[in-house]
Amino acid sequence: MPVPAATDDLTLRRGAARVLLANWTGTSTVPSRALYPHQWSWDSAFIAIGLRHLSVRRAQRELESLLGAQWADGRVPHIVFNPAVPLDAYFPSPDFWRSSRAGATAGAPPGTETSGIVQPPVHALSALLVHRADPELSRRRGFLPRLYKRLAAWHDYLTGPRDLGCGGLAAVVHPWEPGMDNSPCWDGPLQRVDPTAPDSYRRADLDHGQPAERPTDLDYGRYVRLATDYRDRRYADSGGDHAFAVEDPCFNALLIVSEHALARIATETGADAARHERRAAQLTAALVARLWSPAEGMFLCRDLLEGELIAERSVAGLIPLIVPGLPRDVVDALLATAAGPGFRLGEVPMSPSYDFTGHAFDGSRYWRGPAWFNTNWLLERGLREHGRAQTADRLRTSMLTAAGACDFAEYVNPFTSQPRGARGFGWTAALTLDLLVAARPSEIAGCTTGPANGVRT
Ligand code: 9WN
Repeated sequence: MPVPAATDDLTLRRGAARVLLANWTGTSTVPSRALYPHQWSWDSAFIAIGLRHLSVRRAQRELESLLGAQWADGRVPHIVFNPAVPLDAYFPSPDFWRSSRAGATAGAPPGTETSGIVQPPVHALSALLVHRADPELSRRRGFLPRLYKRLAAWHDYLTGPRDLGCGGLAAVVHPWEPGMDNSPCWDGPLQRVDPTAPDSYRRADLDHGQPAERPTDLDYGRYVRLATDYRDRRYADSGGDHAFAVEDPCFNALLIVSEHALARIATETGADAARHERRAAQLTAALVARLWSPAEGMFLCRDLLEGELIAERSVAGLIPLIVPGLPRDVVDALLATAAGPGFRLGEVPMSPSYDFTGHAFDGSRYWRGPAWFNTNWLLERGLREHGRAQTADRLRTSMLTAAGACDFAEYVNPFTSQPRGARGFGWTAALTLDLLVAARPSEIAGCTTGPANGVRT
């Protein structure tokens, strides 16, 4: 089926706004009314980046409600459950995670049910961009002073208890944490995990999604096993009992960019900015030292149990293009890989989530090939960081065309832009608004307080 021509900007803006209004619950935005009827962590951060163009007040609220569910140990949960939504609308539901009881030692809030795992830290970046959309309103409401301590505690958690490899990077302990659930990068590490029997739980996602576009039952069994074990250990990070522990380049790149943003937020609130710039520089050096693969010309994930890089090329390995201060040779190699046969950036409408030429590529199944709007938005930002305005412009145009034609789908086939997954998806609509409205010179570079960090390989 051919994809219809691009809708005009005004129609697109109205359509995106309609999705964000329809998905607004009064305190936050659901990714999708049907498939994901609660608040998700990195979704809310991306959504606030777009929502600021519609209502700065709502964008602030989006981040405040998420951070209001932060645990005392600093973790920001990947889901904040809406108590008004029936338990069987999404699995795993609050009665599975049992955060207020099983997470009590780790400081889960007593009055709000959440999951116990995390997602990529886009929040400080998002908070800074929301602040800049209306600094006067932000200052009047004390937006940044209220958020700063929470954001700093969040990053302390990731760089402290979550530095499981003791190499200066944050590790993820579940495939849902890096946000790219069934990426082929996890296939190897998941071999070690005994799947939970499929008849002991009921997948709610298949009520709304096509099985061919979702993770398999075997993957789900392993996700459930890992989450159960973590919960039963009361969400403790220490002790070395994780069957899955990985350092992911996208997760850490977002942490670095957010750490730079936190430095800016610290300056605005009178806190110590230098601490955050130092940490951003340390994280950048660790990212290059631990995850850069000169042979592949991109960053790879590191399996902490095997102590080795994972030989799978996913878009996560290109996202560090947004990180300021990478060595020149790393940037050049990343740009070449992005434009090469694996990702064809600037050639196909949108870049895939996994290498086109990879053995596990599947253009329809979730994070195993389809193109996602948040990763392409990050690549678009990264291209501008490095003066690739023309390619960035092309990518922006094809993202806008695809978003309008696919009813703001969750993801699309990277060759044809045919919609896959949920429609009316929160961050697709929000990032469309951002692409339409935001000044195109990169705002991410504006998050750093000083010159490039000059990391050397
Ligand atoms: C599990 C909400 C989330 C996104 C993730 C995406 C998907 C959940 C699921 O949906 O994950 O967290 O049930 O598949 O992979 O990136 O945040 O939109």
